[in-house]
Amino acid sequence: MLTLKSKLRDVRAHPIGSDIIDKLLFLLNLPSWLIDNPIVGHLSLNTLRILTGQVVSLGFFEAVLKLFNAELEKPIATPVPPAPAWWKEAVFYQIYPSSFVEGGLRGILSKLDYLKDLGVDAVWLSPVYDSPWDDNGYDVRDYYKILPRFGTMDDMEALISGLHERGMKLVMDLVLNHTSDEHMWYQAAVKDKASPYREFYFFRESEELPNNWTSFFGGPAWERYGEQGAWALHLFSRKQMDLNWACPQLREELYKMARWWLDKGVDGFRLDVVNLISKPVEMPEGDPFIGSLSGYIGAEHFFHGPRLHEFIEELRTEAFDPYGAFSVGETPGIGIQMGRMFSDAYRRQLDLVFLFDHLETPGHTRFDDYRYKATYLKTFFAKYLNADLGHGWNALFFNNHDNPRMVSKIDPDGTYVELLAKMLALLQLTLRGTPFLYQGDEIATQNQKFTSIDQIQDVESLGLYAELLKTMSPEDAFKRILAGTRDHARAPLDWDAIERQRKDANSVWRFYGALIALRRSSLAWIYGTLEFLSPTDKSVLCFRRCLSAREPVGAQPVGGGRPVVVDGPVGVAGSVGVAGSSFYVEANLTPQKRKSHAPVGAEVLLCNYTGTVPSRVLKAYEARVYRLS
Ligand code: ISL
Repeated sequence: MLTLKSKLRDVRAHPIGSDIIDKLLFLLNLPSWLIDNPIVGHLSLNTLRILTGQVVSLGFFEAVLKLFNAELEKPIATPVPPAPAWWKEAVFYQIYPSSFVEGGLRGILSKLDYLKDLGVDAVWLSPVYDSPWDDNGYDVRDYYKILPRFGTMDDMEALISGLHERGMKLVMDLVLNHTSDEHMWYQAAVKDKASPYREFYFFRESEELPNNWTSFFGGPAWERYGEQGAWALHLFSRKQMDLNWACPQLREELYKMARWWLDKGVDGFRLDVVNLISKPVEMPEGDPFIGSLSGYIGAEHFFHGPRLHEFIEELRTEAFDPYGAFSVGETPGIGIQMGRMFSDAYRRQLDLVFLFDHLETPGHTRFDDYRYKATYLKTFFAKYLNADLGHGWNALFFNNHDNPRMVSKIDPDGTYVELLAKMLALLQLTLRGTPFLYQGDEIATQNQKFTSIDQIQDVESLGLYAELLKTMSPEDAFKRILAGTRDHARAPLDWDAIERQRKDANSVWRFYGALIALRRSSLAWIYGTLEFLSPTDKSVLCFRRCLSAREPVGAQPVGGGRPVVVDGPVGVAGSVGVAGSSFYVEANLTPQKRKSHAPVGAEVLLCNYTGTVPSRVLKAYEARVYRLS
């Protein structure tokens, strides 16, 4: 049990402690040696609290101590080696339905051959459920209905069959942390205090705000609704009402709904903000200092709430396991070790999680107007992919519908956009983990050139803008919005550019095709070992992927342990395992020339520069794949 008297090094040894310390260092842009040296490691939490001038409240320490003590790692009961799985081999592609193509679900159906040509194995479809569209569908009014503008349930069924006929899978977006305020459960709850649906949400009757938590989209996380005017909790927009997972009837309704979709044939789910679903009954005040670092007050109480893992285990048992459904959790704010607590196969919770610590560099949050230094990717991947994840697996992505485009973060002027897009693609498809492409990645889509707040539609940006105007000029506020707005990723996909690039042998689109084909050519890319090399060169990310030649043919699972047994072609990707395959990958993460570390004489298989003979010098953002044996 950890207490205020516990030493920092013991807190560091706990998975949650380790992640929280890392997160704080990240937000403050402080090096980890500050904490990891023996003198500091011997300090007790309480001494640290006093030494830091009590800038962080006692309440924060108490909240995280509760977290530590509640989550003891489960013992490993049946150490079976993790099996090969389709979702470890698949290339995923995220479709954001309002901007992928016109024509809703039928439009998407008409593009399935396009996705197949690109090499996609599985589609993650962002929400298409009935919704008032306050947060582009992440505010569900009816989980069992398709929003008319996207089509009908028949169209949905046609899409599922269309994908399956082509050997592809469908992963739906499941929003379980909140519903729209227009959902019939919420409507019933607001109208009648005695309604059984009242318990589905968090209502509080008080004069003052129930606590100081803030919404991710600006302002307090509480709003008064309906005639009785009780406060109700909304961690996102005023129209996204948080669901009370402590209520068993609610959980049963949600599991029933997930099973209903699985009965329709969907292959799995991406679980929206799933780490937020458990909130402490007492709803304690959040720490203002921690809030000022992250931008949200109260998150320490719900980003990893008291019954989180219990709920997720139940969700898996009740809804996913009977169908063998795949699950990937969106888990903002969670670090590597807490990620493992979800995705370690022994714990039987989720298959994968999306972690976000590579989307900004240390000391920055999304709305900061700064230039992303790509050299951070070396630090991040070495740490993330080297970490002991037990029998977990990684998800690899650079973009989604919630973030400005990675190429523009690194290179706002677009000077190197094509090279950069190819370099990121090369890393995404050769590092160890499951790649999730976001629509537009395949043509190096950049940020939009917004010039005024009137062009911004996103509820998050508009909420934040209103907040910022309280403390800064409209010009400065707009600069922040421009840096971080999600609208950058939500512009219509440029199908003309796609057509052009498909015809151009040197295009980013064709490079993706070549990379996906390369990935399919050897199971080394999937199950092979990953070894980062040349650690002292901060500019060049280089690593080796290798499929062991020893019996059984296979590789070390993530983080060590027993080998995955791979015999012959498996899974949707149809990859083959050639024992002894070994590859070398290098990427210059800077726009300056850098020295190559590749073994002399290794054969270059792919490079993001065309028409030049690879030399010992790597040009700006040059990236190469070599065959070693
Ligand atoms: O916590 C954050 C820090 O900015 C957010 O980025 C957060 O991770 C994100 O907003 C959560 O995303 C998901 O849930 C939202 C929805 O608006 C997003 O589109 C969705 O991806 C609420 O459902």
